[in-house]
Amino acid sequence: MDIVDLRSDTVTQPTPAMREAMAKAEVGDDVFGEDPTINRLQEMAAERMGKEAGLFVPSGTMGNLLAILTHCNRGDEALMGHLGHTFLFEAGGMSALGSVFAHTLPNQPDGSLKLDDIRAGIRGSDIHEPITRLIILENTQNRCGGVVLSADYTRQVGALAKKNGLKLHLDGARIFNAAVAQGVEAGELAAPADSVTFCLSKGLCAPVGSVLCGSKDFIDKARRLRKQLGGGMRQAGILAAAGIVALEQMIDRLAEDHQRAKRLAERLSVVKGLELTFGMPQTNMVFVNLTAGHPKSAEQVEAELAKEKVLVEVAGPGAFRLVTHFWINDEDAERTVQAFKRVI
Ligand code: TLP
Repeated sequence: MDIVDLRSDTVTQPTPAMREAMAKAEVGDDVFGEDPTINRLQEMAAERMGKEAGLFVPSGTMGNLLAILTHCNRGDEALMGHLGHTFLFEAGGMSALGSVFAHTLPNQPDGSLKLDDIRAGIRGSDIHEPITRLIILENTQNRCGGVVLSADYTRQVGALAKKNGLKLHLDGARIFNAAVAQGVEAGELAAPADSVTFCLSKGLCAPVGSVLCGSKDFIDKARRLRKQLGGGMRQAGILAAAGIVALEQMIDRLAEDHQRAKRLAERLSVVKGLELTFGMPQTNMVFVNLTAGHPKSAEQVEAELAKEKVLVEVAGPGAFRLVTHFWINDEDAERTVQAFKRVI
């Protein structure tokens, strides 16, 4: 019996079409700007995001870090959600490598930051205070349940940033999930942002890579910083080839993952001892938790599910995250429900 791996959409394997494209990819030295496949991917990415230029990077973490380092100077401050990936899960890179100060604002249940909180968070010109330089939003917002931010909300934050001379970076690791769920183009969600990163290696199934997009000038600076961080790759067109297939073939089908997540959530919500943490999923993430007073810990449940070949992520005390993706079908979802029933 195969393993049902719902820990993340980062576990996705490349599709057969990707493996074929990778084998045939034309490559060159990308540090010289001579890899035609990377150049094509970057152009496609920039076009989709509505930006002038793109930069292929090894991970979403590096994309976000480069954006912060490019926008900010040492000692500057970036406003971001307290549940943002950049704050929680990027190993403090912005501080360790850029001396950038993280000023967190409460993420609302819908994933947004309140405009009033942002306004109140922007510092004045008092020399005691750090300089506020950047706002970071995340779409979809992972730890709020994979919820989507609308284009209208993002425009409001963009306008606020502009009015106050700040930059807006969008961590769009799953921006295509957000776009498909709302029936809009990803470029519309990214338009108000000065920079955006999106991941090829999550629901889109490419083995490696993200693309950072922004103005030409911004990307020129980010390219130098990528080199400084040791992220200048050589014949990485072999990886970019999978990214091109991801953009061409894997976006529209994300709707299927979202439907499967909804069905899985419905079925899990009626399992005795479980409840949905954030209500019905909007995209491909299902968050469930054990009901109060349940005798087992999340780690115990996780281990027992693993024995049944169902892998889930522990997302806090008594809480789990299950992420649907290309390699999860209806039968896998049903096996997951049955395994939960047996274990709890
Ligand atoms: N998220 C991973 C883990 O790191 C938690 C996951 O399983 O969800 N932004 C967002 C919103 C992300 O969810 C992630 C990865 C990243 C950035 C970082 O991407 P990578 O893993 O490519 O560095």
